Amino acid sequence: MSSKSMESLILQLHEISAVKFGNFKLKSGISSPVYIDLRLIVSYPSLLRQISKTIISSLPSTTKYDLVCGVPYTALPIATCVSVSNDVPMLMRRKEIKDYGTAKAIEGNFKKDEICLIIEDLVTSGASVLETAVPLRAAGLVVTDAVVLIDREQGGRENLKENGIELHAMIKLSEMVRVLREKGKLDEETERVVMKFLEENKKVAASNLGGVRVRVKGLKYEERANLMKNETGRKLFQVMVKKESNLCLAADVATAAELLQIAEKIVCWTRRICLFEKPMCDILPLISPQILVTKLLAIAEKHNFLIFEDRKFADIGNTVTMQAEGGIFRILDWADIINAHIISGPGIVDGLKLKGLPRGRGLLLLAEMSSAGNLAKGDYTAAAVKIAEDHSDFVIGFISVNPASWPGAPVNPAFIQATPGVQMVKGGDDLGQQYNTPYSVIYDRGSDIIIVGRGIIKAADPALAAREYRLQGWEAYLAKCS
Ligand code: 5BU
Repeated sequence: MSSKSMESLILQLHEISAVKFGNFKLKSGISSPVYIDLRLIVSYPSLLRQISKTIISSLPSTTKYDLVCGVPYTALPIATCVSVSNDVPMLMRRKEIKDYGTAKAIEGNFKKDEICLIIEDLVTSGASVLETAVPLRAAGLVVTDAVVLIDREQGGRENLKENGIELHAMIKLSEMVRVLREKGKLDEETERVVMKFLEENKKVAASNLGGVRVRVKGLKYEERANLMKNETGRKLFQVMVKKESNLCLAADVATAAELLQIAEKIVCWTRRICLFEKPMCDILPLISPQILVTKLLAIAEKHNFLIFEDRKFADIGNTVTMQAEGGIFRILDWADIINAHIISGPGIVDGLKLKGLPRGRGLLLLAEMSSAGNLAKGDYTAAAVKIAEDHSDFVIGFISVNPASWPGAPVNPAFIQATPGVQMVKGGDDLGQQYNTPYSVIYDRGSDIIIVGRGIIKAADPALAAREYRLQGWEAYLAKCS
C-alpha cells in the first residue's frame, strides 16, 4: 500500500471517530490512551470498499491463499468485500456452536490442505486470530498468514508467529499516531502518552479471558513430576510426557459395551491419550462391574493410560470411605484417580485418603466447574487449594477452569490442573455446559489437561477428532513452556 493511501485511510478512520484518544478501559482490562472501534466502518461503504481493496495489497506478493476467512464479527464485512472484489472464495467461522456433533464450526466449501488467509480488523494479542485458526486447522485447512487492518503492536505479531502464523498489518498503531500528529490531528502531549503506552505494552499474552495476564514461563511436566508427592500423580505426568499428550478422554456413553469400544478404538488408534475418564458409575446400566473393570484395566495396561473415575464424591468422610471402597464397583480397587467436591469440608479428603492412599490412588479436588452459574468460585476455590496443600501426599491437583487467575497463581506447580468444558470452538450446550478451546484452556487459563467428551465422542470421526485435540493441547503446552 502506498504511503498516500495509508495516510488517506488513517485520516478517514479518524474522521469517522473509529480512532479516539483519551482514557479507555480495554476488554483486556488495561487502561489505554487510544481506542479503536472498527465496527463503525459498515456505515461508510466507500471506506469499506477502500479498505477491502487495499488490505490485500499489503500482503507480500509471495503470500499464497485459496480462501479467506474473517474473524467474527467486525472483520466479516471486510472479508466479504475482499472475497467479492478479489474473486476469492470465503469461509465463515461460527463463533459459537451448540453441539460439535451436529453443527459445523466452519461454513462454506473447501478441500483439505487448501490455504486459508485470515482477515482481522484489529490485532492486540492475536488471541482472536488464533481462535479462528484453531477450527480452520482442525477442519483440515492450512493457515499460515493473517492480514489485519490495524496492528496495536502489543504482542499479536509475536504470539501468532509462535503459532505458525505470519501477521501482515495494513496500518501499525505507531504509524497511525505519527500521521495524525503530522496532519495536526493530535497534540504533542497525546502523541507522547500514546507512544509511551505502546512502548510499555509491547507484549501482552494471547488471552481471550478479558483479563491481561503476563505469561509465566511454564515448567515442563517432567520437572513437575519431580515435585509431585503422590506416586499416581507422578505417573500421570510421566505418561503425559511419554505420549506427548495432555488429553483426557471423557467417555460419557450409555453402555458398558460402548465404553469398552471407545477405550479400545479411540485410544488404540490415537495412541496418545494420557487419561481416560470413566463415566460416573450411575450412568452405566448394570452389567457385571467386575467384567467391565477387568476389561478396562487390560486396555489401560496395553495402551498405557490411567483411569479416572469421575464419581465426584461429595459426602462426609465416613460415608465416602464406604462409597469408594465398597458398593458394586469397588472403585478404589481399580481407579487410579478419583475426584471429590469439597462442599462437606476437609473430612472428605481424610476419608478418601484413609482408604485410597494405601492403594496408591490420587485425588483431584473440584476447585471450579465449567457449567454456567456454578457456585465453585472465590473463597470456595481458595478453600480447595488450602485443603490440597494440607493433603499433598494424596491430592494430585484440581478440576479447574481458570487456574491462572486464582489469587496467588500460579499455585504450587506440583498440582495438576485438569479442565473440562473443552471443544474446538468456544460455546456451550443447552444445559449450561460452557466450552473453551484447547489453546485457551492450556495457554491462557493455565491448565495442564484438557478433558474432552462430546467434542470427540460425538465427532463424525472420533479418532481423528481425538488426534486433533491431542495436537492442539500439546502445542499449547509447548508454547507455554517456550
Ligand atoms: P463434554 O461432553 O466435553 O461436555 O464432557 C465433559 C465431561 O467433564 C463430562 O464427563 C462432565 O461430567 C465433566 N465435567 C464437566 O463438564 N464440568 C465440570 O465442571 C466437571 C466435570 Br467437575
